[in-house]
Amino acid sequence: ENGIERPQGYNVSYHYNRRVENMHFGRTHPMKPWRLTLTKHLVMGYGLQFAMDNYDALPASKETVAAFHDEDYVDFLSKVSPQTFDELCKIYEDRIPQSADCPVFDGMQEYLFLYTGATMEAVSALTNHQSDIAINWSGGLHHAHKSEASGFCYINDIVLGIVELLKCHQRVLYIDIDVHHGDGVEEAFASSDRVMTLSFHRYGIIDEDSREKHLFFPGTGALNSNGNEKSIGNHFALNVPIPKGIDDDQFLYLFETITGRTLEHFRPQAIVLQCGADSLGGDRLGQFNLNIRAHGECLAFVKKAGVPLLILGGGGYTARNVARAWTHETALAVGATLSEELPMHIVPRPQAFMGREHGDGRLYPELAGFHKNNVTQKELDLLVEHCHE
Ligand code: V1S
Ligand code: CA
Ligand code: ZN
Repeated sequence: ENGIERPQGYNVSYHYNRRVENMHFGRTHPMKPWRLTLTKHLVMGYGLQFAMDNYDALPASKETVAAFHDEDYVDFLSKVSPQTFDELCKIYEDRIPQSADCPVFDGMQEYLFLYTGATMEAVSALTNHQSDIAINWSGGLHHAHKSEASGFCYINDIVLGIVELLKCHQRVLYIDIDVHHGDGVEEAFASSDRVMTLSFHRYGIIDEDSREKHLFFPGTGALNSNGNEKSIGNHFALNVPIPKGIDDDQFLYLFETITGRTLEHFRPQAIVLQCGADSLGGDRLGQFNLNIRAHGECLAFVKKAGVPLLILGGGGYTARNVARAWTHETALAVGATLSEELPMHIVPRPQAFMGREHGDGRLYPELAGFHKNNVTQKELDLLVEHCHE
């Protein structure tokens, strides 16, 4: 009815629990789980659910989460709420603070274990050979550390997913196109030669013209940071630090050259792609000028490697564009082409996508030009040369 058929070739599965949608980090907090509602509306509006296996994700167990995280930290997360926080702080002796970036909010325990459960279920679909590509847009929370929340991330579902993939695959490649450095994942596997991490991110001073010289979060991911030098993991981490304003052609040149060479040399048996949508132009926190099609090209490029592929979300703070990008990327995964006109008659909240400011009811509005492009060809060449070396 929607013109979407089950294409031959790739089995794609979609892992999600809609209970993640109703969480609130706080009024001024940029992370809005409501972006996942919008994404669901577009994915279903286009009828993409008929081209995939759809799973209702269950929460991850504490044991699953403890495969990477510290046991006390897991215990704390499993009990925490605004009501229990003060009591828990006495037990854990203030070792687990809350912050503006990682607040304690109602229902957070459910949210954390659900996005993690969806990633674990997606990994199972890959390792059971039920899926060639498994998608969890609610996952991809790359900053969480072993016993510390950071940058809106509390449980590192990516690390947990990779640990599980390593039970079946000798080498796993992690690629991260979120505008922020994938520090938590890099750190977890810095001493491993079985996991290669490759992050593309904004790096450097946020605003050169301002008196305050704050670094773009989290401030790590320099070009010469390539894994634990004293271990077998040395050279199994790649970082591509990028100045403000990079455009589609420049980003794709970096992505395809560096990822292409990484695939040739590392020969991964499985790939995890974190598709943070804050690298799009017009993002509330990001500083790149990427359009939705260029962001999607990264997924299309990685899909061609033909190995089991786990696709995850991550950042993304202009909700309507997050929904557009992840819907386009779901279509790329299943091999469908979508009409430029959004299916407004089916989408429950069409006003989110309407009006000139909101993209005029189109799937691919122009997103470039919000930031001055500070990237030169010489810089691109330097990045490529270092990574190749
Ligand atoms: N950039 C940015 C930014 N904005 C905020 C923020 C703003 C309002 C709030 F009410 C709460 C937080 N925090 C940050 C960054 C963290 C960015 C995390 C990105 C996550 C991801 O997309 O990669 C994956 C999901 N935090 C900081 O810059 C730290 C501060 C240094 C400045 C902001 N204040 C609130 C905390 C300290
Ligand atoms: Ca990144
Ligand atoms: Zn981000």
